Amino acid sequence: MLSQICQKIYQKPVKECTNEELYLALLEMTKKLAKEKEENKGKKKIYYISAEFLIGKLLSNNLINLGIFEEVKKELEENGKSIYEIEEIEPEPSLGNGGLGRLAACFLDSMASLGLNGDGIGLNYHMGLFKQVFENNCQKETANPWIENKGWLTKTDLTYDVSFGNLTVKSRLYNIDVTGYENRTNKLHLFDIESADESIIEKGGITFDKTDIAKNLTLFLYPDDSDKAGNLLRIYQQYFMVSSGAQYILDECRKKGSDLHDLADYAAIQINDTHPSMVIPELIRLLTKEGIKMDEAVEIVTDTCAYTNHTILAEALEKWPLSYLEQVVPQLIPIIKELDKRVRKKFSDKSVYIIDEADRVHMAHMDIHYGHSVNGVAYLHTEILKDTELNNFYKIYPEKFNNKTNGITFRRWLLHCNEELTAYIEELIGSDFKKDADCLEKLKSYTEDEAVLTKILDIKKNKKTELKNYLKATQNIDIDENSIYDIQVKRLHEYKRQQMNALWVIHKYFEIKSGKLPKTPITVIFGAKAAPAYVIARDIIHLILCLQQVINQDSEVSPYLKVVMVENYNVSKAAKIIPACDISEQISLASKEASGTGNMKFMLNGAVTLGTRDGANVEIGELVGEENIYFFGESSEQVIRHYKKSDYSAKQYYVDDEEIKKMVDFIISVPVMKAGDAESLLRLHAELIKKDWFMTLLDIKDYIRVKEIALNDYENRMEWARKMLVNISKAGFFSSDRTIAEYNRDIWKL
Ligand code: 26Q
Repeated sequence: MLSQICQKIYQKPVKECTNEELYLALLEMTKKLAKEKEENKGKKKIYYISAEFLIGKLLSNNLINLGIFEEVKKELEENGKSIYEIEEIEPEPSLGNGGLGRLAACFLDSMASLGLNGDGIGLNYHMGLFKQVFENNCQKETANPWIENKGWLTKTDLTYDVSFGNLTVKSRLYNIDVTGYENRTNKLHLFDIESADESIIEKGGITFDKTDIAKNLTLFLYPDDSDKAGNLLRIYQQYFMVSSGAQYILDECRKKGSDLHDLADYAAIQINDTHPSMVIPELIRLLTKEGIKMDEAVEIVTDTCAYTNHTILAEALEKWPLSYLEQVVPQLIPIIKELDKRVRKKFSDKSVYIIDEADRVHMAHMDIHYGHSVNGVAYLHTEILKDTELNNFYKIYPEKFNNKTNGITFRRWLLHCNEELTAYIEELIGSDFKKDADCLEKLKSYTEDEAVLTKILDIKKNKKTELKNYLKATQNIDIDENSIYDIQVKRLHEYKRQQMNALWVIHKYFEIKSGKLPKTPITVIFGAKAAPAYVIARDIIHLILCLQQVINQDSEVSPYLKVVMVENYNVSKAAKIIPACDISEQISLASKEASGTGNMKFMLNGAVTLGTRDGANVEIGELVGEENIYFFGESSEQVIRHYKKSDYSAKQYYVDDEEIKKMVDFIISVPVMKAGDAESLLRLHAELIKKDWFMTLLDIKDYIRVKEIALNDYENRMEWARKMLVNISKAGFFSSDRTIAEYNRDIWKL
């Protein structure tokens, strides 16, 4: 197949083509095959609106979903070419920050794979999330362009006008085909402005004139929101997305025969966190413009829209000053005020108002009152929303609240990233698990089979060697494939407590220095980007990089302990790192991680979780049983009580416990200060003692205790392999196919 295409475009055989040429040929071929696939159809469609779709590279996944990956790989091999080298050519679309954006991408895959009529709606950012480079042991950000002349985007003729207070822009629709696994295709609709101008970006960097909306609107994913101009730009982006999306949805429904009074029979709109929440007032505005009365418009929109909450961190809940909205979207103000008036008429509890006393608009409140469903993303998270964070809303609308535990697409996070494990599973239990993830349970019958356990260990070892080679080639770091790979990769945030893992590294360093050597060497691998304006997060990255230098250069310690900070952690790096993991670090402060989805990817690839009883870890624990997971730390109830009573004092732990003091003080010790920047290290040191808002020192001792148990257990390889196999066999629940089927059953009802 490929050879004909190469003949046609390049007039030469595959073996004479460069990898770049082959990539372009495969791109064209895949796009054509996707186009030829039937699109999902039906009266009703689900529109998943999200400011982020962290889709990652698409070539191999599309080949897998189209059922031709093996064939293409073989044809390339026969011509001396490698699909893996060709994959590297594709630029990575990093159109998301982390979990929420990656979830949206997994959901698109599952909707198409289940044959659901469902599209994504978002923005065509010209620059994805910044590219991270390390300089002087610090994070530096550079622009991350991904759009090329030839790529996955298809420009369409469809345009809309979107008006703001001070200007009107033309919005154009671009599409990316979303292939379903051996099924039909859907679309990701990305809107862009016609007048975007990349030349206003400072060369190489990520700074630009934040006020020049006509030029900058879609240039960057989540521009810096540390100042007013950045926040206004966020509102411009959000309204641009939902106004384009709402016009598109209404057009499509009208074409299918809707008279708009029956919109909810044609469209379900899922609002991915509050970033697209303005779709509610915007739809009401458009419907009333069509002559529908306010009361009815409110009802129609409520029946159509549903809201997903992804966080209980107060600072991440969007509240926009009314004055900002007045400036950017004056046409929505009368509608938002009317919606708030209706709430005030019905309820006396001020905490459920949309506009608060400080004239800030609470986007989530609008979603809850004027959507028909509110869901959390893991069992514990939903319970916390109901019992504490959104309790006042739960009392009013108990019927709206429901849980949808997150999931991941097994096509990317098993079939693609771990072909060897996939093939072996298939050898053992057949291929049903590829479409019905619950079939992985069949692996349970092999937990006493030593040959199987040995093979699982062999595969893990191969993945560890591959990662070792990759890190050598990309960062010139040497690690030992016979060491334990202990991995924490995720966005950097204090609540995720990478700083606690760093303190553990310090603890181990002291032990080794004092002659207490680990039985098996340990490699602690981190990967994380910090938001550019998040100072303490940058400081934590700095500390880890300094520890990497100090420890790896210490010949007494480095044979037993190594630290690696992977540069520019993103989706394709995740696909290389996760299959190689032994211990999956999921150590957030209990109650703070809504779900986590990395935890699921690691489990599926045979890592054992070391974590708190937080987010979806709780459900992992229930599935695999206490003997196949390592839990530590205080419970979410205890943590929530500490916050309520304000009784946690980091200082107390630091003063009272000699061991803790020694670990924390190492941050500002001579060797670390020599490797790094004093200001940053002193700031982090002070933060940990004086504030420590996410209670690192509360759990550090228990973390050390339980991690030691896990490391000891690793010494019994057969026992360890049994834990790995149980984890894999129970991972089926976390397929996003299951999650999406639940969304459809309970919320969308397609
Ligand atoms: C809000 C206001 C102003 C500026 C930025 C933001 C903002 C941006 C991104 C707020 C939140 C996000 C992203 C949140 C996120 O990724 N949440 C994660 O969602 C995952 C999928 O549900 C969960 O698994 C994670 O637990 C959750 O942290």
